[in-house]
Amino acid sequence: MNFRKKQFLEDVSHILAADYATDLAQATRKELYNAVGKAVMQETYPDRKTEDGKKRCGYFSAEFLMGRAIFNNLMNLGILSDVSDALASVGRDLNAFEEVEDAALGNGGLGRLAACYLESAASMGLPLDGYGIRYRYGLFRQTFKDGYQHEEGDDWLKWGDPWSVRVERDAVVVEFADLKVKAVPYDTPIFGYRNGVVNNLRLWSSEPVQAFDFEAFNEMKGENKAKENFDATKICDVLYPNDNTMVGKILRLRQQYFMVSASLQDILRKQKAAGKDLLQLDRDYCFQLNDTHPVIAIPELMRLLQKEGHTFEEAFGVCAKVFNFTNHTIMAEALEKWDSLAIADILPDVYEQIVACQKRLEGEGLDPEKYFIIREGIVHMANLAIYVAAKVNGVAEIHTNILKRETFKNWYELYPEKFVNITNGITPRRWLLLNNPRFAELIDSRIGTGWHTDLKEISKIKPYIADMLPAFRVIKEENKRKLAAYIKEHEGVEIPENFIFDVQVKRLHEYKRQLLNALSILYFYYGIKDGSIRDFPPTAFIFGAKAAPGYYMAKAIIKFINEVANLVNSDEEVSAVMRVVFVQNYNVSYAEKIVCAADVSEQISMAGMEASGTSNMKFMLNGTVTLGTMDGANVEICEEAGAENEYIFGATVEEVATVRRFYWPLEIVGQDPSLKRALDAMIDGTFPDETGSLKKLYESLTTGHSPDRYLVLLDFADYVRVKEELLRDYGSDEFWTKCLLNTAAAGKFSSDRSVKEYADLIWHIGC
Ligand code: 26W
Repeated sequence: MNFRKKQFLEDVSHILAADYATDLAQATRKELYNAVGKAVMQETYPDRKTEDGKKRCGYFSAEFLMGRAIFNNLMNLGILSDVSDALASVGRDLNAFEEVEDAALGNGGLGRLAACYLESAASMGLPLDGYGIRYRYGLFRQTFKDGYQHEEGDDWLKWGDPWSVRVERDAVVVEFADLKVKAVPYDTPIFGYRNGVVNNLRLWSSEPVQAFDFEAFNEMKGENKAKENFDATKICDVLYPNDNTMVGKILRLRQQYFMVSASLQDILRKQKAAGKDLLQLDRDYCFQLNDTHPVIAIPELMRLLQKEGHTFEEAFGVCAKVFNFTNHTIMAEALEKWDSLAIADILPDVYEQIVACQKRLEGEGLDPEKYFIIREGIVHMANLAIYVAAKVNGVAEIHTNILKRETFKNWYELYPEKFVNITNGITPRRWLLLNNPRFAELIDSRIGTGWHTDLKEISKIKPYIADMLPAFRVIKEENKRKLAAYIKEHEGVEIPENFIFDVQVKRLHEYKRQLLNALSILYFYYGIKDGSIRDFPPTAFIFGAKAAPGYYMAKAIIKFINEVANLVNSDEEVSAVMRVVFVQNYNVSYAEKIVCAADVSEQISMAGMEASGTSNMKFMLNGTVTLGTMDGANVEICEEAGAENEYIFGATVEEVATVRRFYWPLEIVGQDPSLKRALDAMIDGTFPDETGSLKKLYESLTTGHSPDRYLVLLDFADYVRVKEELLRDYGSDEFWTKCLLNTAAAGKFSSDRSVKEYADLIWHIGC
């Protein structure tokens, strides 16, 4: 974008005057933030390329974890330092906007992936638009009290949202059996990286229909009207805070239908207005279904096409061409299943379409035990998606192989050509240029800036690694200093900056095994206390994670880690070489600070469970070695960087499969007194356990029908061995070389590459 400082400051002044009756000198930070955002919106509006007749892809997702928009937008427009200078010239500070809330309209990996894909598509000039829900409250804000997690509503609009525009003219009505709702879109531009491209993120907001559609409103009976107003706004109230567990709440089903129905109605209306044949929708559109959450779009499009006079078979044919489905997890409890009666009750016409799909499937003469959409009164959303969609993909090689071999084995045998792998990626703009500018400059100084838009080029730093080491270390130290100061201020824990920063940040889940990490810390603690571990390399263990509010064990693990942190940090002897901190409210903005400051990236899920992981890629790109299992994208990280440059431990997928059949964890504990000591701390009064949750945690590892489901105790010894090896390697030139070799090998993990693969193999756009 062409920046004219005088014009910009005038724009900002005018907006401040018109909207807030104030000026550049007097405006509050919030007022200034909104005026700056609006000034950018208004200056970039003419640049937006509108419909150019090319086929577009709609990315349908219940989650978009965008984080903070302002710095990324200014960077991609190429005006970050210009705006900073312009504001400074009138005595204002751009960095003050560091307090602006994140747009946390997502839970974790799946939502952040959607955000990276939007940025990458725009940056490569690919026509991809996001469609989702404008939740009034995003993912809860997390605090700790006495070590326990507490949740508060996330009022993400507190600072306003200058980046979105309400598009009243595109509003539609979404109908449920018992309720009609007005859907209003809010459009947010997605700016490509310095290429003038602007794609769109369209988030729908639900409102009462009354003022919008009098007829619809008048059809309703008296007492229904009040209920209607209440229920309509409720649909978009809040993001469901579950990650990897399906909670069969009807409101969630309403959210899913609301967003896809509104999006499809909007798109079909435009196609009709342009005189297009709806049966040729695939010439202009395709849709990516981000996990099962938007899969109800399939029967909805069938319904809408039949309403336009087409047959079921014709509608089915269209859906088979336009829809594609991404699976992000193999956890059985995450695969969405809905009660037939519930769908039939609130969406009878949509349910009819699902039944028609089931009938059609039955007509194919296949084994009904193996192939079904509805069975025993339950609708299996993943099966519906696989039956109809053109392509089905997993998100890392190992994950796609598990889908083919196990999770969707029957379907793979039937439709082998439908299944493809697209390994996840991250945008190198937000995850290196923006969060680690000095490291980015160091790289630029050696190999130029080509890697900004073609991350494969980053391998060109290889010959310069030895000579980059000193500067890299200085930058890392500086990043660590900043993070330590931030943690001191926000968590009240002091971390000496000369400590190793060992980091595990991600959602809290038993399969991710934060507990394994915590147990190893206790093992080190007792070893240092009894003298069996000497010269322990000074290390800070940093955690960040939110637990789903209803996930008992995850919350118990948070309590446990917080108690371990107390024990370690308040012990004079041990705290000289060890600190533990669990940061509160881990989110995208916190991640940006953490990722550039980490020395160790913990990716320690039980093999086979983490579909891909994406934080592993962020750490790698920023020059961090992985301490991890052969799981998800870790496998490909090893392939790219060489396993000798990572720290790998634990049972492989194959080993997990055999061990799990006759696994008796107490046997392992019995043979390992130091493990037993760490474990016993959960129940022997070492820690306050006001609610008994630590005891339950202990029991989950040791007793019951299938103790230690995620093989924490099995992998413990190998984990501790490799972790100690890593911590002892730290600080040598060899170690720092490994770090930079990781950066050099991160090219594959750009979301530019992922999105290009989707575009070529699945969407057939941008050619
Ligand atoms: C229905 C409840 C629910 C909510 C969210 C089920 C499943 C989910 C997501 C699919 C969970 C998720 O975010 N999965 C993560 O997706 C990332 C992006 O592909 C992967 O990198 C992670 O490994 C995977 O856990």
